[in-house]
Amino acid sequence: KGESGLTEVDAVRQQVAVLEGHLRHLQNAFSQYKKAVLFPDGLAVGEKIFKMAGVVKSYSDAQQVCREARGQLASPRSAAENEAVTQLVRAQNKQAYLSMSDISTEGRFTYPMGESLVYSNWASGEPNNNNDGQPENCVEIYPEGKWNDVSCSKKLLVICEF
Ligand code: GMH
Ligand code: CA
Repeated sequence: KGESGLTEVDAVRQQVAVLEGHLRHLQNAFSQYKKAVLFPDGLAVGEKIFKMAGVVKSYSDAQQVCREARGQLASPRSAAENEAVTQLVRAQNKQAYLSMSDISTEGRFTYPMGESLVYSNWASGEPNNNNDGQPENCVEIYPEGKWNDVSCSKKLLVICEF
């Protein structure tokens, strides 16, 4: 026994109870913080957060908006993530940019780091690289959730992911 009269095990139990209190407090504070931060234009899916930026930009300007916020353009990698981006697009009724492009190699769409797509939701007949004369190396998502390749100079809604 220690001088306090508590066994070492009792002392550790007491410390764990204190830490459990701190953890509960942090969980409640974080849950409140998430709700506040995501309202009204953000959505969390698993570990990812999508946030509508409220601006309409060309692809390179859109990329810059998300980069400056320490995120990147929306990159839905699953049906669930695509559905979340679709909800944000539908709420604005404006097509938005996705991060992916085939700027490096025509016909091969990749994420910004060059990785091939793990998920896609192309509209029927897309990507068609078809914009009388101009190439279509960027990707827009429609309010229905389907994707279309478009010119990177098109001005579209910016949605970032974090
Ligand atoms: C062409 C047609 C349309 C298609 C557009 C779109 C432009 O105009 O094939 O059906 O919607 O291209 O792919 O990006
Ligand atoms: Ca197209």
